[in-house]
Amino acid sequence: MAITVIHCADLHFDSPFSGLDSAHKAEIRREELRQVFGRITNLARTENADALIISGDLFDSSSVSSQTLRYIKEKLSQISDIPVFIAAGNHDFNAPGSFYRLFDFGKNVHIFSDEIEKIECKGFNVYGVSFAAQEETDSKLKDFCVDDTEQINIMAIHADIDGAYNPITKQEIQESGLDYLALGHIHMFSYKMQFGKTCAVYPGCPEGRGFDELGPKGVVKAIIDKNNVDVEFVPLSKRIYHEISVDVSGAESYETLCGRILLAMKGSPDDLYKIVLVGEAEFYIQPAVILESLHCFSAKIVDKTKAKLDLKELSEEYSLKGLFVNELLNQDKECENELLKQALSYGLEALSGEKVKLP
Ligand SMILES: [Mn+2]
Repeated sequence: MAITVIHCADLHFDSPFSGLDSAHKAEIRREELRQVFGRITNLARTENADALIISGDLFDSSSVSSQTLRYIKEKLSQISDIPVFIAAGNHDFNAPGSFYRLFDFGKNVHIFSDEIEKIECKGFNVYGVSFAAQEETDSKLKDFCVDDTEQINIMAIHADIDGAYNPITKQEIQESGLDYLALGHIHMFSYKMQFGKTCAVYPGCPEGRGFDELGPKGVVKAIIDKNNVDVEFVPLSKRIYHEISVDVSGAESYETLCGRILLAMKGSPDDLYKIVLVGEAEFYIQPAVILESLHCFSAKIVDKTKAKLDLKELSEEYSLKGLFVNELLNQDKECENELLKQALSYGLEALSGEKVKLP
């Protein structure tokens, strides 16, 4: 018999989204994060899941809005026939005063304590353990082994394999006797990781929250039986974060430049973009002018361009820069020597009072 599990982690509800350019967009994103949870419970319903597992960092911090709590409870009550298991992580550790102890999430929801517990379901066992503090420096999987190897055994845990937060080891996973280890903590989908007979997966976060969480985000649908685990990544995020690099060299107008950027922006205008401009700028580029013509939900320009230098004009300047350029051009009229080019570029940066960035 195979069971279907929807496995998610790291929602980080009520994140500040401070990287956005306005407070109202941050609030839009917090609402979208809530709605993504609705997509997850919907998926559990349509897939007829045997369990929904949330492997920690459901909340970003110990302060949670009542609006968010009510929303979660409403969504969980809509799948009241599906058991839900929560193992708290380092951001939402389960300690006295935590919302995990103060709020009633519903009859179908089990929140694990900081000692490994086993819950018996129809045809499978779910183990789990929560963080009790922000830091758990010892592995919570140490010396663990399932007690019934005939049964399908899964575990929900927030952990960092060979890392710092609940540092479980590959050896411990291999010796656990588990069929499926539902991990949380790493915000990127790990694909299926196999340690002996145990399949372990990080689903990543279901919604990106910044440019360190690029690309499609979602949850995992795992079909588990005693001999095999089928892992499918299900993208669910409302928006996607992209980082693109655009060479501005030779673009003599904003129109040309924006054309290049729009061509490089392959996602939807509802997405979020970090646009890194590189190359030699023909004119002084003002990000506000570009942003105005992109018409997307959010974009941020990082200008790494270098001003195109007119060496002849500079060499005629009556200034320290002029003398410097003249001195170097006397050594190589066409300035073709690579070392000379670098000396020129760094020297001019230094003379302009800029920080010189050596490669
Ligand atoms: Mn996290």
